Amino acid sequence: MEGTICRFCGGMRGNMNNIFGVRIIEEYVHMCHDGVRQGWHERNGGNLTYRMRPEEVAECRPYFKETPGEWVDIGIRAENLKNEFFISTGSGKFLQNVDLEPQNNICVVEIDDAGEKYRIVWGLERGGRPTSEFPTHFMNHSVRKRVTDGANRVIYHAHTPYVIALTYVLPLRAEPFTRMLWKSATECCVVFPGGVGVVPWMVPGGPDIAKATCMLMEQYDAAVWAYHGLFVSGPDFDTAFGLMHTIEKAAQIASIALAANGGRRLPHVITDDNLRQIGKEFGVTLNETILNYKDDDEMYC
Ligand code: 2HA
Ligand code: ZN
Repeated sequence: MEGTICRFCGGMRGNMNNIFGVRIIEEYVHMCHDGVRQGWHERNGGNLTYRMRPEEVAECRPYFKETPGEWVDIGIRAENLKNEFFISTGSGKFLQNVDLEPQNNICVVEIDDAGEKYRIVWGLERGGRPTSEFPTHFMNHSVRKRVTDGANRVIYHAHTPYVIALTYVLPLRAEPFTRMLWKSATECCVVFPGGVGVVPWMVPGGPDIAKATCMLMEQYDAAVWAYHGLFVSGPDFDTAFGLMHTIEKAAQIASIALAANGGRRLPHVITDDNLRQIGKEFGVTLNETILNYKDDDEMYC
């Protein structure tokens, strides 16, 4: 998009006279703003990290600090992330402030050649460090990079209210949770045919939630965090945001339908055969374990 005005810096986009003219930075900032518009990021809630492509690092490099920050131990070693660069939201920073002052609310970090330390090379000009969930993101980037042959680059966590509400109502297991979401709107099973994992309640930012999420991200690209929010990954911002958005919208419909029906078993829903038909028509393979899951106590679907 040559010749457009960047709404963050007021400069000409594509001019490359500052880092905000770099497309990946603009898209990152835009995604933070999109999440804020959805109401998913109260205060400092939520976080976003992106594993940069070498050509994006090269575009940003002229704007890196003359003296990078100190190397900081991540507390986890990920061999397959050594020498990578990530864009990250800042710990304690509000996503609603990212588009106002990206330089004070986000950063670019470089990973060392052992895959166990980071240093800030751009951003957080008034001090700070990457998101409190950085160890969780880092560990999950390592898993998603491996299982997708390098395709996944985005990890996004948001406080999606209807997903959180449903965790108080549905069994905290992948099968019943996914089935409810698949059956909430016709095209959901096309967007997340593999289903969503569910992590029980855990302390945020700690090693336990990082490990539990990693185990699920071996097979799912989305994990619900009970009473907390949603954690997704994807190859690009649109896909990751779209996944978050679709799951949250499904949870919203489910919450409204269940409430409208007085919390009783829904009288009719998208059937398992309907799901199979959609899978066939759209050429997607639905997770068989979830599709064939039967539970007589399953009052929702
Ligand atoms: O960044 O959302 O889970 C604040 C959080 C932690
Ligand atoms: Zn959170």
